[in-house]
Amino acid sequence: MTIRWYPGHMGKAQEQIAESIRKIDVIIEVLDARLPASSSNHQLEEMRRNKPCIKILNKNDLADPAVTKAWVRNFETESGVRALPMSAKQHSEVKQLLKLCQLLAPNRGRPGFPVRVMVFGIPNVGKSTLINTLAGKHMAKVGDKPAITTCAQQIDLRNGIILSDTPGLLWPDMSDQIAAYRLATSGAIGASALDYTSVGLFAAEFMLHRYPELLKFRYKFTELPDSATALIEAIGRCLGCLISGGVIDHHRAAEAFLRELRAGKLGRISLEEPGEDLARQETPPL
Ligand SMILES: Nc1nc2c(ncn2[C@@H]2O[C@H](COP(=O)(O)OP(=O)(O)O)[C@@H](O)[C@H]2O)c(=O)[nH]1
Ligand SMILES: [Mg+2]
Repeated sequence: MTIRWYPGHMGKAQEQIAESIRKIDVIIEVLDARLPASSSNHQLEEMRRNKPCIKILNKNDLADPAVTKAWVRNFETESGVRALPMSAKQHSEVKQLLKLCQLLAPNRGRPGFPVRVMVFGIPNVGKSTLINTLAGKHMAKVGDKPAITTCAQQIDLRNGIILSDTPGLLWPDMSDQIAAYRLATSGAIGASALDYTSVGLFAAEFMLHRYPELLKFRYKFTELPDSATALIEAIGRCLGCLISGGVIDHHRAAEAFLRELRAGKLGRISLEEPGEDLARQETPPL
């Protein structure tokens, strides 16, 4: 199945984002730590030019710590980029973020010249949660809307930093189907765009290959099922997803498996590692 997802308002948002970038000093791009490449937006990269950028690897509480470390190293080779793993709900991690903002804009942060920052990211990565945590109260609406810069309010974070209360909504690059399936697995793309059964099979295949021990532990398997379909069936049996007569309901089983995976019930997992894209690229024509 091909996953397609492109809300109509996204094109207009691009212009607004370019406009927003001109008015700020530091870009905060929120990524999902479990899939930092697939949850990023390549156009932001082009639009940012030389503007300093902090890549937040959010939902780090759900991601594989060793893989997150590799991503931080990978991002910090880019000029003007710093990477910071965090869980947006944790107030304790915010201080470090503020320090980085000051560090990346050394010419600002004094009276009359605040460091102007804005949060960007695709839906569901935790932009509103981060803004709320930074602001210290419930300012940003949880939900998605494009950046409407004219309506944006500035929140004074003190420390010489001001933050736009409206996040810049970006869109994921869905032309890469593996990225689309990873996004669907993580829950980042809307329910209407996905078919639980095929996303569940994708996730099952990935987990069998990458985290077999976590599967064994969670579902008390003595032996691992030998295919993605067999895994979904075994999980369906384990979680009681049955149609009458003891037949497994594959759709419900896939949905239940994805729900568990997204909630971190199997443990901390990362869906991609740096450098994988290179391995996937086609050989250039001679
Ligand atoms: N586990 C976990 N969940 C998070 C974290 N940050 C945000 N979330 C959850 O992710 C979902 C989307 O968050 P939201 O802030 O609305 O994302 P936005 O669409 O980017 O504004 C919500 O259910 C949040 O509670 C985090 O660091 N860890
Ligand atoms: Mg939001």
